[in-house]
Amino acid sequence: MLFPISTETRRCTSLDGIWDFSLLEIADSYDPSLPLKNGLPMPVPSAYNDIYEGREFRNHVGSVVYERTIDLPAPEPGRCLILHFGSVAHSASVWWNGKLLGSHKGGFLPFEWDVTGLIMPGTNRITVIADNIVDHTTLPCGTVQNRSYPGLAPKRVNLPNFDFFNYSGILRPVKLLDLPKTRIETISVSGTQDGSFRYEIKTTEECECEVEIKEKDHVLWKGTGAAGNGWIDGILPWSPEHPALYDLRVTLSGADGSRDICTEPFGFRSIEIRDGSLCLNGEKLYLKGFGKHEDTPVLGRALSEAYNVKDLALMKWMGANSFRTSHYPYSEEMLRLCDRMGILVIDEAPAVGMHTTFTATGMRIDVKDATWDTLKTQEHHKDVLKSMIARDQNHPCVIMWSVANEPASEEKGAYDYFEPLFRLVRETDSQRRPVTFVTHGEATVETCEVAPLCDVLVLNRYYGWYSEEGDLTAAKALLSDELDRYHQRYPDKPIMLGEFGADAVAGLHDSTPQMFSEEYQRDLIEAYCSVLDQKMYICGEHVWNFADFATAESVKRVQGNKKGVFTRERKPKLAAWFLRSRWKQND
Ligand code: BDP
Repeated sequence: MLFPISTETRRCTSLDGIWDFSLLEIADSYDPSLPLKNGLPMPVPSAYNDIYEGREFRNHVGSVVYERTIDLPAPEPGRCLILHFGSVAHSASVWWNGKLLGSHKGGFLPFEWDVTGLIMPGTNRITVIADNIVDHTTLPCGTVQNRSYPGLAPKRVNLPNFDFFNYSGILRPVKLLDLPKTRIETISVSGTQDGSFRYEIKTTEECECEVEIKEKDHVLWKGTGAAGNGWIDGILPWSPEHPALYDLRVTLSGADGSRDICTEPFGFRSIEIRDGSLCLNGEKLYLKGFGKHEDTPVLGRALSEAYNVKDLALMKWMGANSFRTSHYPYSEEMLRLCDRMGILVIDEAPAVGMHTTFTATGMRIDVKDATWDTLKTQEHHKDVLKSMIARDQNHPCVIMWSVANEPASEEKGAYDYFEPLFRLVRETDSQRRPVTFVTHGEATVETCEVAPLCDVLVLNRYYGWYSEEGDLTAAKALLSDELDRYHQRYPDKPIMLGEFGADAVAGLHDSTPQMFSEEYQRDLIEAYCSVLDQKMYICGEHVWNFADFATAESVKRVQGNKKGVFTRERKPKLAAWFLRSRWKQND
């Protein structure tokens, strides 16, 4: 699937704006063949949860309906109309003029349907039923419970088994694409820093393809054919310092005289593990940055181009060079921005909460069975990995794939669950980027079944926060010892911290730093960095988290997770100034 955009031969119409909306008690009772009555105005894209007041709105469990109309002419001969969704959390069924187009599972990747045959000249109605249930078959994972309280009707609750608010609805743009019937379907393109490149184009039918590689208006290379490779002298490699982008421009000519033109930006860069180091363009790379969330006031998890640019600008301001798309694939708009601004990305699948006997926030999980006997996610997990790689493979900013965050890798069965997934990623990505997953503290060097499958070991550690509370001396000793033991066991694998940090409520201060103060957060991060600086095998530090973010309510959360070094409004805490001076030093 290509990024939906207008070209000389393609017309892309935004369907964003105000849709009609209603919470649904029971999805089956809704009849999409009839127009929605008394809908509320709802902005698209946005998570619906924070738009109207009231817990029944914010904590709604189950289905909601969105509807809008669009006036269209009859499709022109030789053209197709495609309805495209950037993402709908967590599943969606879509109707065009009351006719079911299909259903899609998974809240963080795009999907689309051909609606050409259903278009009526005049007014057309689009209906979306979205559902936000997370359970043992979905990614991310959650638990559905029926609870009863004296004198009250039974209540269905949905416990997300992950530490971010279950923002729901149409989270990314909706577009109507007017495309040639005979057209380019996919383009895969990559280059390395020595100037060599290869590409592969899939078309709806066998066609003549002309290919150009361009630097702005300047044509550097020309060729024909649906697949090819070559070499260009004097290119500028893509890197955070010089995020040089080139265009692969494809012109398709069909036997019937039809034409399609698409341009795919790409970069020339290599990423590999060499002699135990992570290397970008042949040089040792050290990742400085964050775990993040797509999370902003009012919009929730929906696309915000303004916050995306702001966040990357703040990262540059700090001297950071990277982030992980914890804990799901972010919008493609964000990846395009990272390509352009030179920010490296660890691209993570939405596989989080894969632990049936443990949760980070201490939420009650009633399942006591072993994780890998309980979860029924493996086939879906394969599908989302394929679809994430298909969407993101051309982005030079993407330097590593993360298959999951903090699964029960210490439980029996983890290797059998993950081995096919790692294999699939390696077979699917033509660039063969490093593959990893992110471990939690309970998966030790002795017990973790999945570490042997990783190219880079990414550890999340919270000594001095969830254990050894307030004791940074003990935290440093434990961290140092554990890192060394991992290194001794896996000397060829670079190691990075994928998460470390402490909650700090902005404005809480201490002269003898206590937990939750800005000083303690800064001191903990500084303490961890001092340990990392002693280890030559460390290839990166990602602080948890870039900014404060919304979570489910629990005694461990103060209006959300406060581990951000920025507040949710992107104001710096003390830790941000510490990291800025550390990361700017070697810039
Ligand atoms: C880690 C999780 C992350 C949480 C973090 C925390 O990967 O999602 O938000 O803990 O507790 O275990 O702040």
